Amino acid sequence: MNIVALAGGVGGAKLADGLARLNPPPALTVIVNTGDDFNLFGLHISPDLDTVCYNLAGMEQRNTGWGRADEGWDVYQEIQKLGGPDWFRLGDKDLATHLERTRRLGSGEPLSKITADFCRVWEIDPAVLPMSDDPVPTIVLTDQGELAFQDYFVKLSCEPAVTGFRFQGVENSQPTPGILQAIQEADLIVICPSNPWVSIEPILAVPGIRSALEEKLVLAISPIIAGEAVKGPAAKMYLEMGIIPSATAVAKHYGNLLDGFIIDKQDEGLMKVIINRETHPLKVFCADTWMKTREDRVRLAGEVLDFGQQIIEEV
Ligand code: FO1
Repeated sequence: MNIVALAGGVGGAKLADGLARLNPPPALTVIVNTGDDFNLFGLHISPDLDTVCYNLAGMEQRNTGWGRADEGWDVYQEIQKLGGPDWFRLGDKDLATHLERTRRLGSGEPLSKITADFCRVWEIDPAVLPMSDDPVPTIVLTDQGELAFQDYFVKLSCEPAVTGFRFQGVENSQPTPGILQAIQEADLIVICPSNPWVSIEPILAVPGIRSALEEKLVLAISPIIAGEAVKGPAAKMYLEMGIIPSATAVAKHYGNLLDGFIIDKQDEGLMKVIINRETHPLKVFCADTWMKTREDRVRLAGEVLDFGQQIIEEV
């Protein structure tokens, strides 16, 4: 099967990794949010892209899901001694990625080309495509004013109350070369269990991507289980935007884009409500969606593909 997955941070990276580890693996393209990208010490940091790549390469830090395993912190500790910015923890190995990426961007190479070359070195089989080679930074609108994404997310620990989001420059951005073709050729689109507001929406906002997806079979996995986000501020964002966080809210969020939706077993009671929504009918599948181990990732990925296959056969 030919799959295109849309992914943001840790949840998306885990499912993408599960899909890539299936036996036999599907032909897989992962489109990754770059709205979280920012600059620190003059370095271009692409947290979601790196999280997806490190997970696909099996070299992610297991306890956080982001950053590198067996990481050294010499540079970080020296920066702390000098009184430099230490709110965003960059490990020594991770810094090599940012240094080399920044050097190549500075000489005019596009982010997608650099990412493809890094993936070859890290022996990553799936195609990993940043959503755009153009910068589209996410701006979080909050009760403390407009905040750059990482200032909101890491520096302020997601504490400000959110009133909206802006994807700066998105109207003039273009999808990375290869994205629209990958979508056209896909049998199934998988929206990973990433934050709908700040991981998936930026991808959908890049001109041409949403309309290309509307032509395809799309299924999503809810990142909200029993009213809580598995990781990160998704549930808090729903509440602050005046919506009760639930798998139902996520299904509503994606609206007519979805043909299938996977919710956690804990939310089995919501199944009927989601199936019978007012918009076009939705097929719903219940699974254990909490990916604690590598085996969980592969098991869930297998269930996603089986469910996808079922939807393909019914259409
Ligand atoms: N998240 C944190 O909460 N604190 C950090 O210090 C931090 C450092 C970091 C370094 C590299 C990287 O690729 C990701 C990092 N993240 C950190 C995660 C990241 O900022 C967010 O999880 C994503 O942007 C949201 O998807």
